[in-house]
Amino acid sequence: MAYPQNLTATAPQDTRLLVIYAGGTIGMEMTPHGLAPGSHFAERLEQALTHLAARNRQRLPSFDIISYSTPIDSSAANPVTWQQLASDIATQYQHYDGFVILHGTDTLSWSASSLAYQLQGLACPVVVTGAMQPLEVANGDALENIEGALHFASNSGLQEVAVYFAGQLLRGVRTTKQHTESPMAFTSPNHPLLGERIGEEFVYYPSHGLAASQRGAPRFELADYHGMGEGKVVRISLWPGIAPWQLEAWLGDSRVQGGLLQLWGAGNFPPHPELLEVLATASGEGKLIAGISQCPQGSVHLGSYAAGHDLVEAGVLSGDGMTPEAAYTKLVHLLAQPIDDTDRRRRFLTPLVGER
Ligand code: ASN
Repeated sequence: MAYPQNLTATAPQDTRLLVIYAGGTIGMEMTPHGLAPGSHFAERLEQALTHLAARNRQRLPSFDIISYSTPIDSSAANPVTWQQLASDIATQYQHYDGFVILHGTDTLSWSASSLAYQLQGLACPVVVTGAMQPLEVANGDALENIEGALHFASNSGLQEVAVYFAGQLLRGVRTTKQHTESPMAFTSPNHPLLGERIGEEFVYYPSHGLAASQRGAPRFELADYHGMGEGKVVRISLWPGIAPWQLEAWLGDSRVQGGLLQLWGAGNFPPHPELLEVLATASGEGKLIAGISQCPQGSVHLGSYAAGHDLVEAGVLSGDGMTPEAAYTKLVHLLAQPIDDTDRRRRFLTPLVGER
């Protein structure tokens, strides 16, 4: 991590934020091989901010900025990247009133979800944003996303990990990327907006934020995720005709400790005893298996159809309406904790940070 570099904001305010540039298109520059993370992000941001209307510039909160020495395209992120981000926020936690993470959009919702579990009880805002176009593109989305993220990161009412994108503030652990090109790249399918930009105002909706019991008393869980980067948790989306040997190839491997199953509709599974047998065996070996839907909206209700009833008996945990990102990063997080299988299963079924 580089040393924080002070960017003087034009508005004198008491609030002090830390911006961390981790990578992504927002800070990319064109190379002979296509867009790649660029350098001197702090200077480039300072220059870009001069393009904001003077009034908007003056309203920005003050912030320091650090850039990772090797910013990445977020397709290269893994659980250790999530751990690094959480640990950097935890290290700086006492020195700042809020944090903005500038991140690539491709796996932004994965990092945001993971941060939520690692930074439980957060008493200040952590706002993750990025852009579909680099900072220097005229009329691109980068500047507005940074402006909005800074405003929400200075709102002390917000006490959770959130994603700001295209005028909308979303709960981080409820967010998923929905578009490859549009600036409206993120959605929060099963949770209302935490806030939004209305004209020049950045309006936070406290009633949609985390309940008091889930915030305000930092109880960070900064486990070592190194082992989790080696493929210990797999993600399997069903397809018509999936064969028991295929499921077994994933879940039977001794290196695998957890699996996220993406089921049909409200939580249905092929009526194939050998497939169920693979699940039951994996659960019996202490592997943490959870099921969510392939549908982007709504929830699973394991057992409401006969076609899904046997999943519960095979030890599969319901992920309700969690996003794949929220369910997968929760499995990683729980498997990295020094707790027993019963506790892990109980905690998976308990809402920890408003993820379900
Ligand atoms: N490939 C980029 C990334 O995720 C996409 C972006 O940031 N818009 O780093």
